[in-house]
Amino acid sequence: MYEKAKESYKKWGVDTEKAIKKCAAIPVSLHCWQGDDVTGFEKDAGPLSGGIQTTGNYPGKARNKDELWADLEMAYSLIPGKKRINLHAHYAITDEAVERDAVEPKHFTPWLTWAKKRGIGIDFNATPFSHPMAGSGLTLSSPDKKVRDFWIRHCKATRKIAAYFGEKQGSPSLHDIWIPDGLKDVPADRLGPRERLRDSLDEIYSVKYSKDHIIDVVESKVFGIGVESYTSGSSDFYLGYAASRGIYVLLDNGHYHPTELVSDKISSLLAIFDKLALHVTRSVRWDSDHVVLFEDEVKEIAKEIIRNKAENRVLIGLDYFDASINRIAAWVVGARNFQKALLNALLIPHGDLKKLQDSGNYSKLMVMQEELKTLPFGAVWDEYLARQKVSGADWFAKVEKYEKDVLRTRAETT
Ligand code: RNT
Ligand code: ZN
Repeated sequence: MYEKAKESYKKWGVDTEKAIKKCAAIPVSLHCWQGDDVTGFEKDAGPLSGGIQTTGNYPGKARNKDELWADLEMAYSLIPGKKRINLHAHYAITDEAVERDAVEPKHFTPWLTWAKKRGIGIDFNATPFSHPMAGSGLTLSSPDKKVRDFWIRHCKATRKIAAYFGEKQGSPSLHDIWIPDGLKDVPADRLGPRERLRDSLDEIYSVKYSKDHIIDVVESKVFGIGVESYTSGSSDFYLGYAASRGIYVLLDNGHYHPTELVSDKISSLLAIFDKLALHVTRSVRWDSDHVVLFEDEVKEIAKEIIRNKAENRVLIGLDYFDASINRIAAWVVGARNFQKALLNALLIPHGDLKKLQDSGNYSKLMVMQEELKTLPFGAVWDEYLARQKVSGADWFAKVEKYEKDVLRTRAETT
């Protein structure tokens, strides 16, 4: 099947061997928080807050680091390609309780050891939600200086940890700041919170680290649950902020109006910034964080990375949390689907298509784009999985067995 597929693609000037090799080298950062519904390791962790929501109560959720590690390993074993791990600051590994503004690199050294052993780089996130100091719904843009200062200290602490990872792991750690700040109803002051956010961020980024160790990004959002009328960290705000401060933006494709497409935003940013980051997710009518599917917009996002040769400039991460299905299956489906999207994009003769666009031959461009859609992609995907020594279409049987042997026993002991 593969040999035949290879020939079919060759007719279009596409080298499947090259595509397979390249796909295996593009890192995709797996979000640790799909494993436990964004709960984290803090003792007495309260409910998830900040206008995001995990729905469902599928049995067997990871309750501690060992369970999360075991589940991650299970997931990784079924995902092809180069992987990273994306952590949140409330996944610190400590015996004593450590406040969010006091987290230190030492609280994350077990993660570093774990990741190093597996040849995986770590990315990191500030966690300004699910915490009493975020109870008002406002953090870095709060009118209360005590609240702002707490989260400034937190973000300074998390950047220090990311820089530490970057130094120790030999690749920069992506550090993302997303805040939940916003208002439920019509604001009386839109500028005030944004000026405060700007000043808080300036304070946070006044600490300088080597770009070889940390890549700083800010993540905007259109709205969250309970904060439908106003978001301090809007897209416009962060674009201007990042451009003027020499940092970068992160595009989460659940964070825009439903007809706005992140696939179209990537090139706008590539024309201005040398890097950008992604949270690939699936929003169903709102930022619902459903599992990533192999669907048009996801394919288009991958095409934008590949056709612009931007695989070293676009830092890819996944961000979704579904608790209504087997959490490992959720990880694996989403990660495999983004891998599929990358491989699919690598199997397109982008140079030829661009030439058709530039010469105004739109008829042939449309014809070719449509013909390409029915090439035997599945056979190349199967070959890629085999070379990566990852299960083919039967992978889910392994997850079912793991659910029976491991996850179900957890449910019984809770
Ligand atoms: C929330 C943002 C943010 C979070 C994670 C948990 O809308 O997408 O990235 O999902 O940090
Ligand atoms: Zn996100």
